[in-house]
Amino acid sequence: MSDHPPVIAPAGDAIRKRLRFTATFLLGALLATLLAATPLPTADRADAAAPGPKDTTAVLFSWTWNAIARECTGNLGPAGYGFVQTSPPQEHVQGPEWWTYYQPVSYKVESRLGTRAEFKAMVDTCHAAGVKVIADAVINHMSGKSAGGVGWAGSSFAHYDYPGIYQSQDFHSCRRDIANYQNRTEVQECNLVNLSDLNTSSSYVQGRIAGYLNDLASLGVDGFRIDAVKHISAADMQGILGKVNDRARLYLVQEVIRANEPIQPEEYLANGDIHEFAFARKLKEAFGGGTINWLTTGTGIGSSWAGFLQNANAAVFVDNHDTERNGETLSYRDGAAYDLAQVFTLAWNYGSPSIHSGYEFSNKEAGPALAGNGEVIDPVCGQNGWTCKHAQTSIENMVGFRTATYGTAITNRWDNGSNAIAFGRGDKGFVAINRGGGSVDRTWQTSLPAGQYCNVIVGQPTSGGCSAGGVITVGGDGRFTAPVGGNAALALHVGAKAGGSGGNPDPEPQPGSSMTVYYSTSKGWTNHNIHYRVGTGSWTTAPGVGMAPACAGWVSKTVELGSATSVTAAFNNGSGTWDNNGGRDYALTGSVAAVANGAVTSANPCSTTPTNPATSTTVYYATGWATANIHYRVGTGSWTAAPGVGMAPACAGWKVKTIELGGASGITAAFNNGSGSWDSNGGADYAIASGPVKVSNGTVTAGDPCS
Ligand SMILES: [Ca+2]
Repeated sequence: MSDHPPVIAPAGDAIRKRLRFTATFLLGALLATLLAATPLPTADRADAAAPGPKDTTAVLFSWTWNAIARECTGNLGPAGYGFVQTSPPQEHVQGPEWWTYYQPVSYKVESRLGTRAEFKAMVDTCHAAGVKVIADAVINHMSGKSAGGVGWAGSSFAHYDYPGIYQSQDFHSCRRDIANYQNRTEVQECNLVNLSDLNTSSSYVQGRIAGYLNDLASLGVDGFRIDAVKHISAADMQGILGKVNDRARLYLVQEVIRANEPIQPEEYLANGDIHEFAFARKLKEAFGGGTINWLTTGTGIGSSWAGFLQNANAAVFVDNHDTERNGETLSYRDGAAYDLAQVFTLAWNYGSPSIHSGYEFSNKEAGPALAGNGEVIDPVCGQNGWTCKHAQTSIENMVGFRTATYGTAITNRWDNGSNAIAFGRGDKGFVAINRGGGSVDRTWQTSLPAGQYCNVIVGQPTSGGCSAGGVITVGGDGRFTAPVGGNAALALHVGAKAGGSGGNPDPEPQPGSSMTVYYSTSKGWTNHNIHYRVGTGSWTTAPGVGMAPACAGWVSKTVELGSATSVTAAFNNGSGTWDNNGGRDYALTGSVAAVANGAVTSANPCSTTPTNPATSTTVYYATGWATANIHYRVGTGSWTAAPGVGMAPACAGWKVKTIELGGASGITAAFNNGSGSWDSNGGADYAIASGPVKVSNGTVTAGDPCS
């Protein structure tokens, strides 16, 4: 979106002291939790797996947008996390429980986790820290409140009536709970624990859902974890995703819980990554009381195991927000077993890992700590039960291990026949995991280059050696001798050599704050540049750097402040026209500065409640062209730059493009093949209202030709 600041180099050395905890609770009896569905990230079919080497996602479950922004800068970026996953950001039912966000009431991006403006600012801040953002998207259903009510942002609703969005005809007719998971139709058209099940085969419903996803994409998100995908047919998912703009940019990961049922995860491979729940179940078997050696023997756990997704399609986790409650997997309560399973997942080479990070609970319905007004209190590690597993040294530093070893083969495998294993990742890394009670003290054979390393499970390089765990010397023969204690691990990699020299490729990035500068487009310039300096630093080279569209009437640029607190700036159109505040330049402070007509304010001009994201038109165009573009303007706005924007294949003979209308009633458009052939309706252009709309042989009619 507005800008993609420099990606922070992979970590490998991030440091952080974190509380780990002892499991205090025993898993209680497990009743079906309110949610079968669960979360995580991915999207581009051509590149389905999370792009490496930064393929690890931190799932900051129930974290507020402001706290995620802080964490991106302070921890996730420096540690090398490629993605952060948010909880569902749309308006939801009210209540203190954990699952309120899984009961949508409208698609306003307003929740107890923060406002739309805070969400947008979080995305921008995470991008500046080199972390992409994935939003958990709940699209199978709306609320499960039979009595209806009022949502977080004030929207009134009934069980099957969401004024202005969905009415009764937009829901499946089953209207009772799913009872038989062996019946495909029932699973996909009846209610999941009373959650009103959307008729996702309806073109209107698909357009509404796509409008929501498009709105999140317009705020800069990089992908989605799609909730409850088993309960949406593969054809309906294709219909929805076909209406999503800029699909190739978005990473998608789908929740399809594997079970002995007719609906299988493999049905959804065409859409993106899928969570392989079987992986997490095996980790529980191994680390949760069995032995762990069988995870690495033979071909080892992964693609070759019966019923497992191929590596390129698999997203993996030790637990997620559902399974930590229903006992299907390990959870933070399992102490060392859990932490070692995380180490294994990050060190092994199957799938793209997600690290779940939520809060402690004794009642499985319990939500996070709330303020008196119902907002979630910004999480702080060590307070209110937040586990901060994503920032625990042994886990966070293994994200650096994963980055440093990405793409290497499993080498130098060893195990003791039960609960101690070790393996290398080519000449980049080596890990030993001891789930047994006694210390394993031996000489380990690695393929690492000779040198002095730190055990990143407990420490990282410092100028004089290692912060903890001592210095481990690997000889010219690749061997080293060190004990690995009971329920402990040891991991070395080439990005974490002792003393930080000769192999530590990227020093800890400087965490700092940033300022987002907004500039009004009221001058009518085609291009907007900001020429600036941070604090007393040097100026950018004139004419400065480009600003990107932010919202209607505004462009923006986020500037890293480092340790400074101010920016001095002037603006120009790139062609010699300047606004330098009458020669004085603009003095800007704070995290947001908006400049319009010579005045500076600190309010984010893009934070107003959005136009309804579902006011869009989906244009279907009948053509035999291999490539089709739509050249258009919304209402009386500006035209796209010719030849316009590409349309996506819909069904046979049709191309499609969904266009947001904002407050306008329609668009004016013409079509072309990108090579000079145009259909401009005989020179009159086409007037197209909100959709779906079909354009065929010079006529415009309402409807979806592919439904
Ligand atoms: Ca459904």
